Amino acid sequence: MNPIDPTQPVATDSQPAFGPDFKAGFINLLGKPNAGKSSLLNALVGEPLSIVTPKAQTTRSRCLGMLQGEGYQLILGDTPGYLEARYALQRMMTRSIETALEDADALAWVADLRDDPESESFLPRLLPPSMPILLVLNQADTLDQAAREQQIALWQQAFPGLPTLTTSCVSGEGVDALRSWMLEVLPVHPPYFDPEQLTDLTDRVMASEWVREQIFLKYHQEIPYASHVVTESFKEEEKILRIECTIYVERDSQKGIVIGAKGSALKAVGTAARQQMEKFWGRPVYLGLHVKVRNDWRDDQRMLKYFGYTAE
Ligand SMILES: Nc1nc2c(ncn2[C@@H]2O[C@H](COP(=O)(O)OP(=O)(O)OP(=O)(O)O)[C@@H](O)[C@H]2O)c(=O)[nH]1
Ligand SMILES: [Mg+2]
Repeated sequence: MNPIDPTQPVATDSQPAFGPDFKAGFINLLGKPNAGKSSLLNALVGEPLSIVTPKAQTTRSRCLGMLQGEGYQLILGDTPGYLEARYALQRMMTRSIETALEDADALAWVADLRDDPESESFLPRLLPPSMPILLVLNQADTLDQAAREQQIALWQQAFPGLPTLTTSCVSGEGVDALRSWMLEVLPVHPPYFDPEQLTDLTDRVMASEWVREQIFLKYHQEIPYASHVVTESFKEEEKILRIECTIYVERDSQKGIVIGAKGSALKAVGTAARQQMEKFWGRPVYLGLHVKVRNDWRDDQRMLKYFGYTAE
């Protein structure tokens, strides 16, 4: 039996383990592809939960990261970058952003400080009027002081009255201030999740996402966008985690590229993804990778459903 800590409240049916001032809520990060939403979520939570790559449209579905502390539970929602949908997968991604606009307690609108604010002028019309919103100008480390001040002024002129914060996932600038703003606007509410929970992603999904991250990092042109990864099996054995993943692509020619000469390209993906898994789970991992072709899966509703892409 676990010893009971007399300083901690004990949950019973009549007395929950949180006080009347407990704060809990959902804060979604939204913005254009590559703004740095997933990087910010990871910086806030302190774990590599949502995959990050230099390629646009890395994040495909929503992912929650929880920040739990004394008296609060902050549930961060990462979203796909908004875009003009050209195929069914992108339409699913767009719908999941629309949902993210509606079902949050507050929004962090993430933009690349270097961007022209005009390119986002449509967004304020979509933002729910009564929701706390913070404009997060990320990637501040990429500009020198003069350029940075000029850009901040442009954004503030374009969206007057909107609270603004500059951040950098490289230097860590503004991340604490972002967390503080989020905790400030969090409503009083009982916790939604278990106090130990870090994410809504299952181990299987995390494994397949880390493989997909390597595909985005190591291949170019259409391959990352034509790839989906499924974890076929995830077994916790005595000494190792034994994981088998299948990479789905759309064409035989893509399969050849993913595998590479004598399997070298696939091996590099597997090694890097396995290292990430071993670091996160703190134990040795065997990772088996397989490649299959499903023609045009990105426009195939049945395949999308099978792969778990839903608009929620
Ligand atoms: N220099 C710099 N690079 C950053 C910063 N934040 C993110 N990046 C880089 O920008 C790229 C995109 O970051 P992501 O976090 O994947 O961006 P995202 O908004 O989640 O992108 P999508 O999932 O495609 O919508 C990656 O190469 C990151 O390493 C930052 O503050 N400074
Ligand atoms: Mg992302």
